[in-house]
Amino acid sequence: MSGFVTLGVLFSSIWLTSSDVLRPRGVSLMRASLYQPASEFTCFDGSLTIPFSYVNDDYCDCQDSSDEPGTSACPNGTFHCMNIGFAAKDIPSSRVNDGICDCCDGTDEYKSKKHCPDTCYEEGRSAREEAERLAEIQKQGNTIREQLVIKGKQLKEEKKVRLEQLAKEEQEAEAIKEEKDELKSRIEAMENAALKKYREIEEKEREEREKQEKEEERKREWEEAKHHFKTFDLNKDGKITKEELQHFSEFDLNKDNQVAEDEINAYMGEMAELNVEDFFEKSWPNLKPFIRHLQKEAQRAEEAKKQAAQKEEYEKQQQLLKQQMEQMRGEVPEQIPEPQEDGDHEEEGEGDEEEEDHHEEEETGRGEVENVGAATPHPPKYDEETQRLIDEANKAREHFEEADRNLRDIQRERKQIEEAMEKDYGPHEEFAFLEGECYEYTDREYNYKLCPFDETSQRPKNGGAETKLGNWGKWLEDSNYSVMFYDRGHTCWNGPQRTTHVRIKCGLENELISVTEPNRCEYLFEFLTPAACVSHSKELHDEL
Ligand code: MAN
Repeated sequence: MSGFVTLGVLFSSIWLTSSDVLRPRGVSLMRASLYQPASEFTCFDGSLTIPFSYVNDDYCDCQDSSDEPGTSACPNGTFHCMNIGFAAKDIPSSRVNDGICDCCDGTDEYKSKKHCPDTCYEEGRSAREEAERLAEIQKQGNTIREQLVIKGKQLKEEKKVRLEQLAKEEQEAEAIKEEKDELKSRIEAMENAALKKYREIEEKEREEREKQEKEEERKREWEEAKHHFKTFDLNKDGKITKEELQHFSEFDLNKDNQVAEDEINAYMGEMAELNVEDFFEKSWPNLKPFIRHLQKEAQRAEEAKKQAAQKEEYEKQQQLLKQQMEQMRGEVPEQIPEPQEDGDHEEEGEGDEEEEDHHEEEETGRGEVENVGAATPHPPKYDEETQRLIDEANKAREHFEEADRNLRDIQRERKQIEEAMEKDYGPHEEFAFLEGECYEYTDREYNYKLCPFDETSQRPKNGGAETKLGNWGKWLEDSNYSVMFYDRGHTCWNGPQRTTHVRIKCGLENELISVTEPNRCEYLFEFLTPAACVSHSKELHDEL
């Protein structure tokens, strides 16, 4: 509970007048009306009503600190400094009269020994200068913006006009394409008729070629079969019998050291003996795969033999070396390592390479011969009339392709313009000129790119692929055309697709001035443009 104070003390120590508003010390102009000296004072939280003289009596009555705005009596109160000439400020009331100047106007130290001169004007100067600079930019930028609005509207108009033009061009291009298609079909029908006899000839030639190839293959097979027949015909009577085949241990499939009848039945069938023709027709088709298999096995065995011989030779060499070393040192030698498997492989590998090289040479050689052949002039393939029809059909095809391409180009342009017309280039089309432009910013690691209304991207400075950080999405709701949002960028590793917010601010140049990544794969660009230089009063005027 507070004691009584005289009115004189009250006015000199707790009341301040500023801007003709009488209010207790530490209270802002906005809250002045909440303190009425003619009535009692009720704490803001409604918890207590006290005589008005208790306000700022350096005793905390209200739990919400509202009765002591100008003293440090309440623990959670705030003290308001007007700081005329700079910026008003609220400080915790514990700092009132604590011997430290917190307010630039010095009002927080009204009872302490500390002298706090009013420095607000000085401190406010640089802030004012900055504000003036910004206001100047705002003003100049606004003039540029007015031009951009005009340009944006022009662009929109041009797009409309172009769309109308394209609609006409598209109709014409469709008609031309249809006409070229008809022409092409007509000439192609004639071309096909003329080519029919050549196609038939070609077909016959192909069949003939295939027939010949088959015959040659059969001849080769016949020769090979004959060669084997001679081997099996042990008594050289021009016939093979089961008994003769039974002499060949290769047929001993179950390895019981005898060739049983059923082991050769597959090759003799029901026949008791075979002459060379029967052998070729009946036996050879079954025998051939078996012989191929045997040949491969023989090859493998040969290979293994060669390797074993090499290994033996190697070991011999090692033994020799060991003996020599023993003699030289006159003591027991260290163990000499076994030949390494890898070494063998390496040797094999080298051999293979050589073989490959050899093949390549062979192939190149063949290629050259073929090229020489290709350079030899051929006699004309078609008669004059057919050739004329082919040439005309080729031309008709080309013309049709051209008409089709032309139509597609028109349709593409129309689609692009229609898409652009759907984009929101600002309330007065002032951002429209940015379409088709790109702006860059480089930091320590990346070059960043902003192509407004299209996409944002990032590329490592020391090379590497471009990463898309977002595709044009929309203006952020409630941002009043000050934040663009780009989404559906490249997927973040183990995370979502990348997104970009582009904060747009007023500037005399179009400039990307900073890029940060506040959260992983979420980017924040800052972009300056005169299109954003709009004063609110001006905007209101425009709206009206
Ligand atoms: C790349 C860049 C970075 C991003 C990481 C996420 O290095 O796109 O900006 O943070 O990928 O893995």
